[in-house]
Amino acid sequence: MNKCLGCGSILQTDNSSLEGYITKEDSIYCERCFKIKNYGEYKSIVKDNNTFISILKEINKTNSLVILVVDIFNLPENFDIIKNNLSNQMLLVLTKRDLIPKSIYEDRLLNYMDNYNLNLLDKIIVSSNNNYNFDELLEKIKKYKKDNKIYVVGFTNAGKSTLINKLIYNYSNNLPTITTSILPSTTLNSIEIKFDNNLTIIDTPGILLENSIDNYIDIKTLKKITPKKTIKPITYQIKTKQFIIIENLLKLELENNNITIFVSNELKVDHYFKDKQLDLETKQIEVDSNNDLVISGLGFIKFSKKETINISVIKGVKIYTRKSFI
Ligand SMILES: Nc1nc2c(ncn2[C@@H]2O[C@H](COP(=O)(O)OP(=O)(O)O)[C@@H](O)[C@H]2O)c(=O)[nH]1
Ligand SMILES: [Mg+2]
Repeated sequence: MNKCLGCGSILQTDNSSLEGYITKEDSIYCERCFKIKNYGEYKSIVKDNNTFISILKEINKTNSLVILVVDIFNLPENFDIIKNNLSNQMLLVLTKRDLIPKSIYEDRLLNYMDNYNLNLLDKIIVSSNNNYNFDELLEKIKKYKKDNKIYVVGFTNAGKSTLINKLIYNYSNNLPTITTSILPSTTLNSIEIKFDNNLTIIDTPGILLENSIDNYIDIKTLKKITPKKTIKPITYQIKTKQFIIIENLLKLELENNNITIFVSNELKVDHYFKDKQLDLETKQIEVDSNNDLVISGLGFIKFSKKETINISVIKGVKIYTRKSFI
């Protein structure tokens, strides 16, 4: 059976609620990709990580170069799922550079990635939105590729499909065809795209970030929390007890700190001296100086002092601290 050019699903005419559904036998895009591309309509399909693990195991049998695409704004806590299933050497591509203020040193961002102890040949920062560093990226791909295939892996929404489309659009005679969207699990199966006679790029569905806020909010909110432009960090100097509230998604209660908030500019950030009840789950967490508090999928907050704070988020969303990234 043929695969959809947009998401890699096997095309079928039997069941409209399953992936790969087409009404006309000769369609090259499934109905879902057609709707995403033409009307911006979304239909989410949930895949579990078993699909992804079996793809990693297949890649592991090859000697091919793997490109690990990482969203600079949404670093995961760890890459264990990749490390445990894949031993190929990788080129790390930190993408969405456009979201992080220009003033931030790139060496620092790249060096930070060493904390993850990945099996890397090299690393590079790019932005698919403005083609930043794409010539250099192509050079590195040509330098490190081991045979005529490269596999692109990473978490869902990292920007894998967008990156491949850009590479094809910029440098190949072929056409970019893969469907991209703000929704997790847009790419449902591996998709092979011929770059030229010497190189085929293979896109893969992303690993799901199970505790990301993306899984707990509606599409309207998802659009709002997804940054489209360079993030304008918001800073507060806090000397008495205060409540920082980001829409109805997050509440912080703290007394003595300097904080910098990195979230989508479209989100309203407020501070109050009085508590406000929200339908969220509250936890206590100790932050340290030079720590980021990460709210998976939403963004992060940099702290400058040690303090035990109360944080309230949607139940199920993962929060954790890390050494500051910025
Ligand atoms: N700001 C910004 N957004 C990007 C960039 N690359 C991808 N995106 C967006 O990130 C979202 C996920 O992209 P997609 O390529 O579908 O991710 P995939 O799941 O890894 O294939 C989409 O909304 C893209 O428009 C980038 O360089 N900068
Ligand atoms: Mg994709």
